[in-house]
Amino acid sequence: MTQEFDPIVAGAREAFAKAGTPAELENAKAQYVGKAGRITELMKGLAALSVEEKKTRGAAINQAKQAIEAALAERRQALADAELESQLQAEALDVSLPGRVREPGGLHPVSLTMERIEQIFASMGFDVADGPEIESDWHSFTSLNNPPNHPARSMQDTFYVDIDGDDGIPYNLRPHTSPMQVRYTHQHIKRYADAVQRGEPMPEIRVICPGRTYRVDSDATHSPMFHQCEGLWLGENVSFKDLKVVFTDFCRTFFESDDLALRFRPSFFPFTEPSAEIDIQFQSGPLAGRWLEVAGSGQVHPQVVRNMGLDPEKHIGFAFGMGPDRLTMLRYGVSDLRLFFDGDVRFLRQFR
Ligand code: 2NL
Repeated sequence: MTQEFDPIVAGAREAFAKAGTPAELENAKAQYVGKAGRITELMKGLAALSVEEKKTRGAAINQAKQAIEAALAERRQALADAELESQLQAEALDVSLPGRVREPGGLHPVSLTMERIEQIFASMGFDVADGPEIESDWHSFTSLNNPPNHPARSMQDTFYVDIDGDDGIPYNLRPHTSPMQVRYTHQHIKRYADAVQRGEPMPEIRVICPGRTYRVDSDATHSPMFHQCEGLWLGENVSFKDLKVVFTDFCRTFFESDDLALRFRPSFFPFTEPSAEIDIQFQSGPLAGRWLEVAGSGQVHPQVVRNMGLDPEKHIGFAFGMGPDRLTMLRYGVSDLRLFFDGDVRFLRQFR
């Protein structure tokens, strides 16, 4: 058998090997076994030959053609295999990776404390009231025995809004929630006006006012926006003893500990007289032994009772103010107040 066509077969093999894509391979194929390909040309050349020559040369050309077609099929398969392999690589899934789940949310730790405070005081018969954060000067200061230019105002240096109230003094961002207690008392008096007209006694005022408050202050233990919860109990005969009972009960329930000492330390607030800071001391646990200030309190000043629209001879009682942010820090052992307001989920998800 002649070796004449071996170089053509070798050339075809080389061209097929060089083809990197199916399209390139089809182009290479056309040069050999296509309509104008090398083999096809050789076949056409047979026509002029004798019968004997046709037989031998034709057989040799056929053999070459079969070899080329075998090489072509082999290369097609190789390219298809490579294509499949790279597709599998690209679409590979690591089924051992953890899934991306949508985690359930939860309440902010300070909100948890607020709800806890509300629930405890509600169980002692207190209403829960909230209201405006932008307040008039009268509600934030004057009604609370804190007239303009009084030096005590510097104790609650707050933010002011660029809008004047009816009194010509700018509205402020409330530095405490006491204004809401003044508002609540006015509403309460209106609500029971008819009953009082008929000579019936007006129900006692027992309310807490939780909410956002503002002061010009910013460090690890002070934030310009913080939370406060004030309480007010006014009645015919509500005494400092009642304050002690209510607040002691609250602290023991809030911190889930009967092993808790309270201390009422004499102090000053313009809206109460006498006034006391309330300190607590854990008898066990990580905070044991230290006195921790948790609230301010006192018997409501007669002038403040009058400003709320009541007769201080008939309505007497106490008020207190505490910081839910600080209570949250104590309850969960958080050392930096700013963590509450950064919004970092790594911190927040721990309270879920
Ligand atoms: C503090 C001090 C206090 C009050 C708040 C109050 C409210 C009315 C009348 C009288 Cl409407 N008093 N609130 C009284 C004493 C202290 O808070 O340092 N809080 C964190």
